[in-house]
Amino acid sequence: MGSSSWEEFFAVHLPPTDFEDNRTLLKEFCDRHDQYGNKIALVTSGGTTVPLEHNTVRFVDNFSAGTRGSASAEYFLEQGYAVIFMHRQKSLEPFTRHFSGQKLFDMLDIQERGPNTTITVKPDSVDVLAPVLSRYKAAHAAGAVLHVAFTSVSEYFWLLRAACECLARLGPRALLYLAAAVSDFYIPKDRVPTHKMQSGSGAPVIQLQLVPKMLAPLVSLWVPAAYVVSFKLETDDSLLVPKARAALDKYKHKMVVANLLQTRHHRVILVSPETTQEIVLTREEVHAVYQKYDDSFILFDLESASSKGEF
Ligand code: 9Z3
Repeated sequence: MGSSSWEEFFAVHLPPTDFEDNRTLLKEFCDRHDQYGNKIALVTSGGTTVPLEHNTVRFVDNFSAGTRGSASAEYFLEQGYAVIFMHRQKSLEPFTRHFSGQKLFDMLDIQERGPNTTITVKPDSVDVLAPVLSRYKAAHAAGAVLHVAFTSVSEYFWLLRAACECLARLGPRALLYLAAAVSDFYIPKDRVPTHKMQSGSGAPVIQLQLVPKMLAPLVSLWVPAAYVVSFKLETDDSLLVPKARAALDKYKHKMVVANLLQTRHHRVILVSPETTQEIVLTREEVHAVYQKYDDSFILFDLESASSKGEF
């Protein structure tokens, strides 16, 4: 099935219920940082869902945990950017990602003395927790980071367009780093049942439609002066660079970061209009980088592109 246009997508899909609140937050954040002449990076992170019912019990999802996006957001903050962290609800977030699952509780001790109960950080965990906690506190005290969350692909697009509307006035001081794994397919609104699908009606036949390519209006209309970095994910190596280059030729943005599902944490290819640069980390480098920043290593090369005047 073909895709509808992006205008049609927004005409048919209503904004999410918390949309106006998020739009106000985005506007305040961008206005404040614009006033100070700051740079803002919009980092998208995590996967989008495709609901199978309006009252959603079931949905199509993808693998992304938000590792790349959450790690990269920390690195952008460290490089002096204010960061809009637009992420899948309940995916990894900057700073707290270091202590997900049981990790945080394993770092704590409890002395139970009734009303005088105290909780302390284990001495050997202070060195691990303190640097992350101080970077978290500093970023939040400076008002340098704004979190906005999406779940479905339609919520993602509404937020993306609203963020772009606010970022447009920053011109080249806006950078978009589109690391979220956005579904290429969805079910048009009029074919999504209201209530939970019943097994008594037999196995459903679900027909997906192509999602309109939002990168086209984003680059040419929404934020024409921004530095836009998109991501290309493949599972077949032979398609990776050709498809990244095709995206760059088509949308005319600044860079595609190409990665394979299987090797995404230690290998990326940075594709710009003039260059193709592969970055592969050795086992030792992966270990060293993971201890400090996890997989945000590609930002070192975005920074070197920046120093060459590319943005
Ligand atoms: C990526 O390629 C990201 O690097 C990953 C990060 C999603 C692989 P994790 O969250 O994974 O760290 O586990 N993001 C973009 C993927 C994408 O959907 N791209 C589309 C495409 O390849 C649209 S540009 O066609």
